[in-house]
Amino acid sequence: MTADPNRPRLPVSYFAANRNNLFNCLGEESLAILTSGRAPHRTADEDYPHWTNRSFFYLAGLDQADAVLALHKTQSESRAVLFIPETDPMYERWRGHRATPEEAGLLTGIAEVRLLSGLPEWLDSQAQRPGLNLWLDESARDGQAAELKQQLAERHGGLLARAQNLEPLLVQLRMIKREDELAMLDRAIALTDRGIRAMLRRLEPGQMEYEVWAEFDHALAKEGCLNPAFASIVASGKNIFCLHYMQPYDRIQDGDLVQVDVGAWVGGLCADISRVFPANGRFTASQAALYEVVRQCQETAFATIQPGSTLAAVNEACRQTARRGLLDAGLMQPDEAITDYFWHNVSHHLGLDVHDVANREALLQPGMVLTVEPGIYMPARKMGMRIEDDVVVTKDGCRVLSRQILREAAEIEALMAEARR
Ligand SMILES: [Mn+2]
Repeated sequence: MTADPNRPRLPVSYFAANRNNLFNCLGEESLAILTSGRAPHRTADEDYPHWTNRSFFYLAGLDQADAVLALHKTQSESRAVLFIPETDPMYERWRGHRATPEEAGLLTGIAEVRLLSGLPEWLDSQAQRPGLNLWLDESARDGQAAELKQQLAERHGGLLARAQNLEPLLVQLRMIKREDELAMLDRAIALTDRGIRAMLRRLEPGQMEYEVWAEFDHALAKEGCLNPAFASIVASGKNIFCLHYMQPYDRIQDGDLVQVDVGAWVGGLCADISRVFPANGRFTASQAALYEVVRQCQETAFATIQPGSTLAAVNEACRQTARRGLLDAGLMQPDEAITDYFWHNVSHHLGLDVHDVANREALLQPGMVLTVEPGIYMPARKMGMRIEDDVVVTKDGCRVLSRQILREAAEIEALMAEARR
């Protein structure tokens, strides 16, 4: 538990407030159980990297596998109990340190930390309470969650049969971000900015896509972010038409557009930013025209995102801007359908996950964090692009959190010219 300024943590008060908010949603005699998850086996003695269940992290603040959080509300009290695996010298010799009960208490702000081996007995005692309602996070589908359900089925089948799904409550709560999260997201976005600048300095025709990709990961790793929020996308030429391009092994050619879609992961928060660059430092006239249309779609989204609006309304407004813009630029004929070029939604929620939990039908509310990433793809014209920024919904509109990241075509060309001098 070092205080590395490059590896900031959300404050314990954030997690405590989240637990309180969930308690407020639960009725008396409720027992909510969440698991931190367990990575699937990969091969031999190796597992896939562990990714802590985000709702567990949201409530507990502990980033490790095989932990269980129980939130128990009675008429008289609301009580959090954290169960963690026993200290295991052989585990630690091979895989590293796991939090002790004392450390887990400090990390989570939960006073009652118990060993996992005591969970079955503890559940037995709780299950005897008359009228107890069990709540489980049905979105958790890893091995640990399955094991817990199996245990419950064997010992408390009646309780399990009546269990309610926590997921809708968690979605409702997690969609609204707290100030602590926004501050952490700012840091993730600032680091993403530095990574994007590092890629730009490297970018030129003749480079391999993975060389540009490595610049981003290197810039992040130097500041303590060894895992980006998601697998970075660096796609040149025709690869732009693969939206989640994961094989960056092509050589970047003169005249190519290079699409990057990247995000740092800081303190549990995910940034998600896309930019498109001309490999040779200058957009062609038609690339520049398309760029302006996509930028206009972004401005439409910024103007449409406000409390009471919906993601569908934002989408539709952007589609109309795209259609008008492409017609005006002579890039599309009136008898063509905009849906042929507008392949994906403009926004998703962003937070502890890059595609964060959300009810996509919900009316927008202050505190929601969304991406704005209109994309237009025209394979026949050999060009396509998306430009992505992150915004928070405010009282009367939205604030662009990533406004410092260079975005205008002229700014991009100027910086690329400067980098080449
Ligand atoms: Mn995105």
